[in-house]
Amino acid sequence: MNDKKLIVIKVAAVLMMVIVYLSLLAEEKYREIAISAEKYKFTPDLIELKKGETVILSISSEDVNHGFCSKELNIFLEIPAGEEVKYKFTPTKEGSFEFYCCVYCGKGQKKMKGKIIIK
Ligand SMILES: [Cu+2]
Repeated sequence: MNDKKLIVIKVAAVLMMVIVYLSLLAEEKYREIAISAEKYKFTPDLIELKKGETVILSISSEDVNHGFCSKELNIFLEIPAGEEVKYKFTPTKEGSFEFYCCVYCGKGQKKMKGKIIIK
């Protein structure tokens, strides 16, 4: 009985390690796109993506609270001051889509916008 329990525990431990390893691999396979937000611009402000390719949008605020939104792509994110927000995104349609800052960050907020081009 004891031997059986030990084997079960060992198998469970190995399975856990395999699962952790696979999940690490899975996270790494997405292309990450770093975008910084500051008064009053996004860098870069032109992002090219491929239809069907999942990417991680990694948006960071360099100063105050900002937003990262695209009505057309159904993306609505708040980017708190000094923080980084990761968003997994899979484009499903081709075209040129506007994104913009959707959290009030000052008088120049309306200038904060860019384009996502999906091919
Ligand atoms: Cu802003």
